[in-house]
Amino acid sequence: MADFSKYFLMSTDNVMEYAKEKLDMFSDDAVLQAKEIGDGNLNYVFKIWEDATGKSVIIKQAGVEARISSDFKLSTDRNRIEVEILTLEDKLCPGLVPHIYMYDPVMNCFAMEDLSDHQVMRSALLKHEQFSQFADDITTYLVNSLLLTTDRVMDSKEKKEMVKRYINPQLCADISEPLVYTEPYNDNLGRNLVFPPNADFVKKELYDDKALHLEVAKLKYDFMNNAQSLIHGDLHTGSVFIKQGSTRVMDPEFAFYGPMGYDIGNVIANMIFAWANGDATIENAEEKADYLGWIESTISNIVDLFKEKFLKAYGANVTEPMSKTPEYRDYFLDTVLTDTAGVAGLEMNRRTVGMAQVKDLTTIPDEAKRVRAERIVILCAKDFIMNRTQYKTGKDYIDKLKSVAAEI
Ligand code: SR1
Ligand code: MG
Repeated sequence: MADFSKYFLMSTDNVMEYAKEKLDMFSDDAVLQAKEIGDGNLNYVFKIWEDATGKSVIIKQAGVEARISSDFKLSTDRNRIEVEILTLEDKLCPGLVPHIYMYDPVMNCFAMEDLSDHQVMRSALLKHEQFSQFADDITTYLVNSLLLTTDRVMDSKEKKEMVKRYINPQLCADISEPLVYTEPYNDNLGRNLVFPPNADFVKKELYDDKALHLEVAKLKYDFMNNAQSLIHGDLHTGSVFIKQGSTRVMDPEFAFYGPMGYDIGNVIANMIFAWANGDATIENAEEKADYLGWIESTISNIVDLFKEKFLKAYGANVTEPMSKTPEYRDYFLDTVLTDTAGVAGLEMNRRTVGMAQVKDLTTIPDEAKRVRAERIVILCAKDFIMNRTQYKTGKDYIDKLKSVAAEI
């Protein structure tokens, strides 16, 4: 019998025993099965199920170092942050996050609803599947989770307590700050993974471009100091479970009070990776046009629906007296849209050349097509960063994407 009163990393056998002991769901004599299904960079995710009753559950456990590299020693407190954020978002964004059943601060794990009828969105996009509800669902999630946790809506003291509670120093300072805001521009720790045929291109466009470095430095300061909203902090398509008609955002362990454009920009960037994959790998012209057309309208709708819902929610929810004028509201939204474009560019660069890459690019089998896909991504990314004040509508992103793709 395992002793669950002291932390250790569980095996599939341990996790079945744990589920019987700690959850109401299974009887003592239940015959369970378990599989470790995590494919993220940090944690262990187990599915536990009972064939006889069809019941199933997910248990997610945090280890003390990242799976992607033992360079990263991490506090297991990220598990608490994840549970608390999902619980809060279940209220702010009902139906758009998984339900949590229990949290264990000793074993640093939690049990949540099994969403096996959904797929990880990145995997679905790699099969070029389309989800017509995504833009509507993700913009509801973004507006509710981001605007409603600002001090334009929340009481100022309560918001400051939240900033303290979700400070998340390790995941910000040890992971996002170096991986997103530093290494893609200088490879200072020698951890980048540059696709060799693009090595000269990356050196010229990312490592040697001093004007770009200045803009990245400004955006890095904003990430480190703009405690605007309780952001997800890692909102890529691997953090979304999806099926036709249903979208659930998971994995908010990087959450902290940061600029809301960080989340919106991440969503746009990861849809652009899906576009680049479709452009490089779909052979049939009609299928390619259909899939790329869906991604383009989704990106466009994400920006435009976000703005529309934001303006509506702003009018309905803002309590801070000096922020109620339409002129301030428009100014505020404008700064969010600027940050969004900048962060979209940062995410696109770091997933192309940094240590944590995306399968959308790395699985493109043809070398020349991967070279082209990466160059499209990097050149768009640079424009998103350098000219971030110019990206105000969905069309602005799509026009740039199409013009860069036509040039390469
Ligand atoms: C060391 S962790 C690398 C990346 O995986 C996570 O999902 C975050 O995106 C992080 O930057
Ligand atoms: Mg994650």
